[in-house]
Amino acid sequence: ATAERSLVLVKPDGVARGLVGEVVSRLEAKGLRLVAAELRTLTAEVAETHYAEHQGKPFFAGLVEFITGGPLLALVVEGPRAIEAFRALAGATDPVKAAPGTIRGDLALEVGENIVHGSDSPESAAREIALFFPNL
Ligand code: DAT
Ligand code: MG
Repeated sequence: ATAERSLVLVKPDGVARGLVGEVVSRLEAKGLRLVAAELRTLTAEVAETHYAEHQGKPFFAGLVEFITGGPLLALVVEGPRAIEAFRALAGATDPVKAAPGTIRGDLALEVGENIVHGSDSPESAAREIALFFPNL
């Protein structure tokens, strides 16, 4: 199958909890290939651009505060249907509803601290990869 790319973030809660290795291990075990990786702390401007679709929602300010609150690991992963494949590994947005066996289902309890981000469509993947890794 043709390779596809997705932006994956291990969010500040995941980095702070020492779950970088766990997340990378799971996506590598699945067969996704690492294309880029960088530990960085987001500015509010980058965070607001990344989460532009959620502007105006009641949780937006808290989301930006959380995602800029410490270093995160930004990754680009590649593989057949990488976008859908990583979303399946991540599990549902609400970790209580996320199935056991998924990253969120196994490792998180609160929607605001759900460890990972994964692009949700080819259009968002292209936009998010360009935002985080303009040289790719
Ligand atoms: P996902 O991260 O599964 O793509 P999303 O794009 O709907 O989910 O939302 C982005 C992030 O915003 C999500 O990972 C956690 C936060 N979030 C979403 N809905 C929320 C809510 N109702 N209350 C608090 N935070 C929320
Ligand atoms: Mg999303």
